[in-house]
Amino acid sequence: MNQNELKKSLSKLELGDIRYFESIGSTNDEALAWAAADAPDLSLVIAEEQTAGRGRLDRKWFTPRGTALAFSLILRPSAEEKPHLSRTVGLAALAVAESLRTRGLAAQIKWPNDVLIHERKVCGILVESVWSGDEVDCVVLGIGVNVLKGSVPPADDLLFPATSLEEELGQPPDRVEVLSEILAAFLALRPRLISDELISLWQGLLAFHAKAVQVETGTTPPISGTFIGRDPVGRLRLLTAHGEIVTVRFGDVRLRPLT
Ligand code: BT5
Repeated sequence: MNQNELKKSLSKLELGDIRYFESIGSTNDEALAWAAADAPDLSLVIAEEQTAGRGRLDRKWFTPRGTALAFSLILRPSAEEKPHLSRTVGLAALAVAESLRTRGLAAQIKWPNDVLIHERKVCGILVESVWSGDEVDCVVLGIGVNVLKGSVPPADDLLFPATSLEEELGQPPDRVEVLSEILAAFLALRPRLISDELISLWQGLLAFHAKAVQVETGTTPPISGTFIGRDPVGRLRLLTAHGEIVTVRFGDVRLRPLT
């Protein structure tokens, strides 16, 4: 990815400033520090390689050089958006899934933060916040997309099967084009953050909907049931074998199909 080509392609989009790195620890760390300083809304940190890419709970996210997209988008939410920030992970997942679907890929969202193609993970999202007192000042949306085959980690390092866009498309897509499409989809969807329409769009793309799943929260024993979608604030809903509806909050939740 060439920095000039990148900035030229993205200049059509209404973004804030852009910081590009050949190699970085984690784009989210850079974005959090920049957000806590003076980053304008919709500023972007992007890197060719991450040496300490993070998932949730400090799990590792692999970003080998030149094969993937690893970027963090900084949002300075408006007063109107602030009550709805729990939906930002859904907004980001929807933007990625919708943009991949326009390429003819059957992308779906695995609640809460993954995008899958044919039940294999192609994208992971890590949302982190900068607080000012007890208010969220900025949100950092960290997005990792496996573009080329070389971005997919060895199966032994994975909690869930993974794939890449190259594998799914049968040819290698241009990374800058994929990035611009995701960002354009995000900008188009952002006004819906405050609208319940976002929930139905999200619901329409949920993987494993109406299927038997198991959810691990790390604090309680695994819960099994039929995945019946999510509620307006983004919590997952399961219908148990006893006919009871259980809701599960965000956090370190792992959802997987029951085989
Ligand atoms: C995630 O966490 O899926 C969030 C990943 C967010 C990565 C982006 S890249 C830009 C920004 N900067 C960062 O430092 N992070 C963000 P989680 O649901 O906890 O999944 C982590 C798990 O996914 C790992 O434990 C591995 O099993 C698996 N994994 C790691 N790298 C992967 C990859 N490239 N493709 C698919 N799965 C991967």
